Amino acid sequence: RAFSIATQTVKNNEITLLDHTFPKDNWTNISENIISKLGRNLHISPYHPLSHIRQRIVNYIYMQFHNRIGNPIFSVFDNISPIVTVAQNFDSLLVPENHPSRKKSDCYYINQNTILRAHTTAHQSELISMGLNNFLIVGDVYRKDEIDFTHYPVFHQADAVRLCTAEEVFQNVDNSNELKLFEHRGMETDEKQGCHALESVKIMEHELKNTLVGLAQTLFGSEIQYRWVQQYFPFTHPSWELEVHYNDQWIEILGCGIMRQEILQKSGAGERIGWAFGLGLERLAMCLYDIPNIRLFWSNDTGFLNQFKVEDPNTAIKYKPISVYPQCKNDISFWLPENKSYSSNDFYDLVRDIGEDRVEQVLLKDEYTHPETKKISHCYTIVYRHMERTLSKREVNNIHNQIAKRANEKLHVTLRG
Ligand code: FA5
Ligand code: MG
Repeated sequence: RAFSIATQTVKNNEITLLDHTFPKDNWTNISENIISKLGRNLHISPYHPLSHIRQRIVNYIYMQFHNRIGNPIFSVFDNISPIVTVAQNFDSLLVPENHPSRKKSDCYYINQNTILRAHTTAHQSELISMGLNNFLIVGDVYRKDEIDFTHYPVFHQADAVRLCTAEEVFQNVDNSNELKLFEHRGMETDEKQGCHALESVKIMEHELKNTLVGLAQTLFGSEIQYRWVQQYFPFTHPSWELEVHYNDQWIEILGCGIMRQEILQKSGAGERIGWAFGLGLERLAMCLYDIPNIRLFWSNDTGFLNQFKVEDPNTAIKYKPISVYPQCKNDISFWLPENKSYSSNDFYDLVRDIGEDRVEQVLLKDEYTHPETKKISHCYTIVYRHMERTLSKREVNNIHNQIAKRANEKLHVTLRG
């Protein structure tokens, strides 16, 4: 499978990322390792665990919010470039000029004005300006952060925004014509922004929290324990974090809140009230699949990836640790016997018999029928890996040759060059 890896060209004072060239300056602090991750798009790679999680979140939101005839009302954006302006990432979200999250030591700057987004929230005001009222953004985000089992400088987020008119907010309330979204000269309190009427905030808060608890229950099961924690974000008020109890710990899975009205006003949606949330896909995937280390998401190792090769993203999967020792792959091709039955399972059994636990996997890579003789040939990739030590090339070749010899004798196959 081919990944579209970002190509980098550094010309004196320019840097090319994802086919765009940017001038460098003394803010440029993007490293080789980060550049190599651009364009991997794990969240939309078929069968990747992060892609399964994305699909489950999208399905849930589609189910929860639909119009009269059942069509989803949310638009989903999962392929927006992670290269954004500093204005998108911070200014549009009212992050103050001197806020610590803007520091060079916290973000990857391409130059003074351009940054790898630090959250998918970076796109919200632009999408509102385009006229959207209900949308999800899923993508890769970049932060300089600590190094441990749960932190990695690239991770993935899903952000949602929902904007409602007064009619929508109060649709289930009798005598709703007396209720208002806004209040003139109101005071900001812990419960609401100055401009908002408490009744509209409470209804939006209720819908937001119900939606997110419902999502947590859909992913983790209806018995999941959760709690809401007060939080601060420059772009929402009030704001909360949702924590779920998993493996004897409280894990923060998302931040959310009632959107700052100033953001809606500046984006041309001032007559509505909105809620928003942002969650981390890795956190969810690590809990759901028992993935012990965040680095594993970047693995190209088939021992990892094949454990998630299921069509239905709702399939319950528990990750089984793969060995830390390197894989060694070797192909074998042969013609099947013409006058005897043959089944791949017989071959697998034979491989297991000879290779024992030194074989991690056997994949039927190719099946071919000769156009004239109608003979059928199979090609298998055998993945060798020991759980406790590194296998030598010689040892692998030795096993591989034995397998070939025995297949010829026992299964009557004819080896191909
Ligand atoms: C934000 O990024 C806000 N933009 C979320 C938001 C959106 C709030 C909209 C309100 C409205 P925070 O930095 O807490 O917030 O990150 C959100 C989630 O991303 C966290 O709850 C966590 O699940 C995940 N996350 C954050 N940092 C990391 C990291 N280094 N590694 C993996 N996941 C992370
Ligand atoms: Mg947080």
